[in-house]
Amino acid sequence: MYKDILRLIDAHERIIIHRHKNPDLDALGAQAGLKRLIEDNFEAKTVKMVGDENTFRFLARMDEVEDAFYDGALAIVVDVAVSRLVADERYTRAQTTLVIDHHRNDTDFADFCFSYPEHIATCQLLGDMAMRHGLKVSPDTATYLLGGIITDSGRFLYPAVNATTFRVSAFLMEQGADLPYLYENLYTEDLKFKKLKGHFINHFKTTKASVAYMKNTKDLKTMFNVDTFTISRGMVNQMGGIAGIPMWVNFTEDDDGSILCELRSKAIPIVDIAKKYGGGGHDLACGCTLDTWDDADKILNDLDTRVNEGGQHHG
Ligand SMILES: [Mn+2]
Repeated sequence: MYKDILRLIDAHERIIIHRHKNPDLDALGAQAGLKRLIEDNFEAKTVKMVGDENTFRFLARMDEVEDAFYDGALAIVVDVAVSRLVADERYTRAQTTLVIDHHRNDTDFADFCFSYPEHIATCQLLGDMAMRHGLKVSPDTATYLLGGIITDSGRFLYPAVNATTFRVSAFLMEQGADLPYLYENLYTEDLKFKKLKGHFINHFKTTKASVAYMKNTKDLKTMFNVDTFTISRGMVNQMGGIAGIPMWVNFTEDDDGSILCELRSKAIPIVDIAKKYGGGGHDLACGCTLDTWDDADKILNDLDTRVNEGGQHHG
């Protein structure tokens, strides 16, 4: 597995690293961490990274890449396996495409796909690879990778945290990861985000089966001067961690009128419901995109049914 990844890297001189759009710290950390890992451990490689940027740009900035750079190159796509979610579609120009991921999705484009859902973060997977293969890990690389582990694990909170999570994190600390730098950046936020959080806590609703939800129309974006993603993915967990609420969902209208749906559950798997509506993700944290608010109500019904079944679903 890791050997095959390293062999593919070894076989190419030019490498471009992609990841999903709207990158979180795992996507960015895996991207920047892998770039430095390759530069520090392989001879004569030119490595670039591409994609959109957001508030996490404090961790790493993207490169300018000419189209011609892709000729004969290896494109590595991290933290995502599905083509429509990949930032910068030019990975299709590369000679070889390789996916390194930890989601439970099949790839629809890559020549090679290594996806390990047992890892809580793509960064954990890469850290594990570096540790097992004795790769040189610079302090920067360690910071990149630890950033992804900290965030994708919910600060070591989610159920998929295990001994490997701490083993890899300890290894990265030994390599000089800058933990205060990560936390300084993660815990400082704009006033508008604080106010948006307050809006969620004060206004969410619940279904008969106590599923918490918010239906956000486009005007909320203007009201708080934030983008769709900040509301959709960024605010869903404001409804989590509340006694008596087993699941929580955030519906957010996008500019084109489609509705982004983020689903979360405390313990009962719900990813099959996201898949039923064309989405996917993890058992307890998943999402899909809907065409109408009617579909939003159908999802709430499905979740209520799931709560009432008491998690006895097998599928
Ligand atoms: Mn991830």
